Amino acid sequence: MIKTTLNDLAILDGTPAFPERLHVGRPNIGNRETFLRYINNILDSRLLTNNGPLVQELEKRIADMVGAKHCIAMCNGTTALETVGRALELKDEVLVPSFTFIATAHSLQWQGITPVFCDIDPATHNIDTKKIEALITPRTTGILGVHVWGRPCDIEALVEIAKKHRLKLFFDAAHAFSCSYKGRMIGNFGDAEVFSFHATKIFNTFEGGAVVTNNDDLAKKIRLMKNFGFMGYDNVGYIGINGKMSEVHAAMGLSGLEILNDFIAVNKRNYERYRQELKGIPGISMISYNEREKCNYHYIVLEIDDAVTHISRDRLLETLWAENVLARCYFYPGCHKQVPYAFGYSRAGIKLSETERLGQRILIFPTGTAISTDDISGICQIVKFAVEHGPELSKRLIALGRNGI
Ligand code: T4K
Repeated sequence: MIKTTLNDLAILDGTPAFPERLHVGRPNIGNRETFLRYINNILDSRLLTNNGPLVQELEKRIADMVGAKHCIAMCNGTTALETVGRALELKDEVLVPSFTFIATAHSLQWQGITPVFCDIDPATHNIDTKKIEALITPRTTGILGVHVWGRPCDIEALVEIAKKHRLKLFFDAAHAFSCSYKGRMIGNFGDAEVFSFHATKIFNTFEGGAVVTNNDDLAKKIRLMKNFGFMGYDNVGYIGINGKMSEVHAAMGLSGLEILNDFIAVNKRNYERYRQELKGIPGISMISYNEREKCNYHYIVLEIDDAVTHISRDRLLETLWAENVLARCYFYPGCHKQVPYAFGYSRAGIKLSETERLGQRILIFPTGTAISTDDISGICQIVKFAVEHGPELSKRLIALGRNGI
């Protein structure tokens, strides 16, 4: 498995370091016995969905864990974001970072709200609060912050800006389940925060998500809206959607919540192993998490400075894929560069230099309960070897016409 010559690399016809593919986003699986017991109960009870007892139990446990008044479980994070936007009566323009998963932008555009993309702070990868006010116009109705990689954005600054300009403020906390900001759990900030419980997240319900808020009226409205706006039998009070979570999804959530701390411990162990193994490789830096806060350590994020590594991010990526290490380039090239927002969109063609620069440098590595620390050492050995031989490897890949995945 150890690479000693360039020809050992799978991309140059060596044997892949790993016989099976190592994925970013391999799901964490909760307590199997608990899950199967729940499934049997669901089948026996014939209560499959529509605010069943397991959904209610999951909501209660999450609200307690976060210390927020309301948790509303939903079918996925994207629908939850859309529903919050509706419930807050947002329209016209909402400010949002471009360096995020496309769902953040789509959740607005899908409702005819223009996402106005703001650049990021390269130190945090989160929305740059110093660049927001220049983008506010009379049409701006809100700000949607994203806690990228589970590292909270500068919430205090955002609250101040929102207050000053009378804007709604909510957060895409898809990555930030079980994380804190200044000692308070994510889920308590802005008008509302939205978690994703997608299979690839630290904690999953197969598909799923939740809105968490301390605003009683908003919670009530979202609860109605996620169920077609029904206020009782045959009585519809709002335009609503089917955003409900089913009992099977809630069962997965409850069985995962039981061992969430184990998932986090494994992620932390993996994070520390990556840090240790990657230390001192020139041109490679890894983001860190604030140990004074609660973190879920769910993303292993590297920045590749190819002026130093002499191998481009894309060629390094292709080298890793050949070894069955399926690293990813989240969130390249930035939402504003994706087709729907790069063409035929009112603000098409904007330049966001930090977002674009980071998008070219970023690589996300596998973590979670599906990989071992030995796997991580093996992955890091490939990175180290590729960088040590950067100029020569690049030359050979260029000769082969390889430019990346
Ligand atoms: N906001 C942010 C900031 C987000 O990151 C997301 C979701 C959302 C909002 C929206 O929340 P949801 O509506 O999804 O609840 C993946 C996830 O599909 C997506 O949920 C997630 N962000 C995003 C960061 O990553 P892709 O396009 O990379 O998915 P995919 O199919 O390539 O899966 C990633 C890897 O995970 C694969 O290599 C294989 C592995 N995998 C995946 C699934 C689904 C498994 O091993 N098993 C599985 O069941 O978006």
